[in-house]
Amino acid sequence: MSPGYIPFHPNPSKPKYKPPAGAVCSHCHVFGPEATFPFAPKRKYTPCDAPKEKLFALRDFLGLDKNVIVQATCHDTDNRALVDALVNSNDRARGVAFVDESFTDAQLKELHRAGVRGVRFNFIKRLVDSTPRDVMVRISKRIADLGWHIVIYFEHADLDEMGPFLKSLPTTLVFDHMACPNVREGVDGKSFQNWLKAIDANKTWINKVTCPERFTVQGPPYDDVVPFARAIVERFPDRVLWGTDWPHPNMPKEAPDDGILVDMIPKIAPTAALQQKLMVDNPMRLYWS
Ligand code: 0GY
Repeated sequence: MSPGYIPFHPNPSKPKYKPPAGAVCSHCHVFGPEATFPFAPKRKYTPCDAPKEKLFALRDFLGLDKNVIVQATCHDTDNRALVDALVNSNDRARGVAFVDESFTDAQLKELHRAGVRGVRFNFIKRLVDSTPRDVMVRISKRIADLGWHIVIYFEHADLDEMGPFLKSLPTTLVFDHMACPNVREGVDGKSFQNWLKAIDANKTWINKVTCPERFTVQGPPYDDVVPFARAIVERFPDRVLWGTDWPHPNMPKEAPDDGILVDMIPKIAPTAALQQKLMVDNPMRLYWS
């Protein structure tokens, strides 16, 4: 583990909120175990092991039914731990992979058979060295042919610079973590309002209303992040996903209690109809249809 790396919460609380039947955690990871699936040489951090068995046990404990497992930078383009989790999930997990141009069409098809339905482009500077955009464009055209989408991890503060590139991509785009709102600026702040306008203008953009623990100023139960997530859910109910982000890599102070994250769902999606879309209908349409 990297010095100071904080492992996931050892003993999360049982949520009071019961998610709808078939609920999906649409953003989580598997890490290792390192002895079987070593971390990538070019990684920027070394996490603790977070194997599939622990992920699936947490899914059941939290009252969730399925997972979308997203490849993290610590495994780079070595998707073996991800594929191992998918093929052992009993059809209860789908995946988002990292690929580069060395992947053949046959390898992409093999990932598809395992349950991969998207690729992730990461623009967070502390996590990755930048990939040339023309490489991303070429990859995006190839994966579009498989019916996959692209998951984008970026900060909407960079929207002016990134907007034309994002709009040029040929697939549905799914944005990690509401594209990182600045909670100090408030929901009415210019940057978040611009982000809402961009989602409104681009009808295939989907937001994950995830990671309140990364953006909160107040700390748990993260009520200061609720207005941001709720604004997105209420305005774009068919284009939102929810997830835990377990095992919560690179938390600066403490790992969140996953039970608290589940108990936020009725605060950000206040009606049963919104909860059904956020937790079941939207992820099922994107990953299981
Ligand atoms: C996340 C967030 C982080 C890490 C990664 O790919 C990754 O390594 O995604 C982070 O440190 O913000 O999505 O879990």
